Amino acid sequence: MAHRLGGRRKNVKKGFQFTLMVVGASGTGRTTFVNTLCGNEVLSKKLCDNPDSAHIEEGIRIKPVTVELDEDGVRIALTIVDTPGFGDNIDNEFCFQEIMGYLERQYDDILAEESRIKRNPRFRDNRVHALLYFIAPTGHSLREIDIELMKRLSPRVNVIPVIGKADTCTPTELTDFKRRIMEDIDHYNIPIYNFPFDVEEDDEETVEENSELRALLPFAIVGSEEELTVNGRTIRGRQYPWGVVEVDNHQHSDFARLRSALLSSHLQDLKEITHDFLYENYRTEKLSRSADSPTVEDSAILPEDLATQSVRLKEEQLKREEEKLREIELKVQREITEKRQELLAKEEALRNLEARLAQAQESSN
Ligand SMILES: Nc1nc2c(ncn2[C@@H]2O[C@H](COP(=O)(O)OP(=O)(O)O)[C@@H](O)[C@H]2O)c(=O)[nH]1
Ligand SMILES: [Mg+2]
Repeated sequence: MAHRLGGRRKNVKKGFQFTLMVVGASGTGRTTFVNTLCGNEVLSKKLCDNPDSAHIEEGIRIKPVTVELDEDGVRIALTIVDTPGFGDNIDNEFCFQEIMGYLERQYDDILAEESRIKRNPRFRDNRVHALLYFIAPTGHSLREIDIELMKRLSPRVNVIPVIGKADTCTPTELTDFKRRIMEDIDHYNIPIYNFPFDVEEDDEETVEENSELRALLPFAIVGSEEELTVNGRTIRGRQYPWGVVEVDNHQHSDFARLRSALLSSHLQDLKEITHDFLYENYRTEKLSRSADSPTVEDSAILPEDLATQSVRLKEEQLKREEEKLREIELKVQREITEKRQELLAKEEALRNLEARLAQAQESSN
């Protein structure tokens, strides 16, 4: 972890690039979170009065947007990748594939770039460094779809689970909900990003910081695009008849701690894990897959070509077999003719012998 700080200092002037993906069911507060994180309306909220179509998202295609942020004097080019929220079961498989396809395409681009002889100077690394998975604030436990999605995506990206719209739960409900979620994640062996640390290797500060963040998982998120004035201070929050929920107040939500982990303390770690571990695993899998079937992947023969080729080979083989059969047939026929002639000759000889015998008998009489 020491080199994390070193790398940070070196890059302070130039700034950092970071890519964050947000995934979750429709209405869990993804868009609001992104706009809260960036401090302005990066993603437009759709206005929809019709409950029948409220869950349908316009842009099914994933479109990343990049914003420039200033994080305590450090420039950060933050790319946000919003994904279509899923609603009913029919949409789900399509969403999974859309998200997975996007993640893997970014790895494929790097793989292709790495194998080029001449590097493209304008090449952009669009790999996703962290994925926030928004869990709906049901207060129960994880749904099957949450488990499946996190399980499928975790091998490809740093998944960080969060509870959206956490202000809809009471503090006690939230504590229980968090506990049950982590029990499920444990039980189903979902390899989420859990702020890894090594008590032996890392310094005390890192160990403490990471175990604190780990204990907060899944982060309870409150988002708001509204600015309110509370006791003369301007804050972002949500106004309720009984009071104000402050987005950046640690007592009200984990938003501020998640924000600083993503954009400051753990930015470098998330990027390193993406490159050294997740991308590396993908690369190995992909290369060993193509080594298993070299003819198809390496020489780029189209399936049509392969089919025609195999038909031609079979035809040639059949023809050769036919020729061999005809040869055998001719040989057998020749042998039969020879045998028949032999037989005829023997019959003739026999007939001659009989005639001679008959003659001899007649003359002796
Ligand atoms: N109570 C509460 N409501 C929220 C929060 N974030 C968003 N919302 C509301 O939930 C609805 C859906 O939010 P949106 O960000 O569009 O969700 P998305 O479909 O996941 O992008 C909107 O009416 C938001 O105003 C939150 O933190 N708390
Ligand atoms: Mg949205």
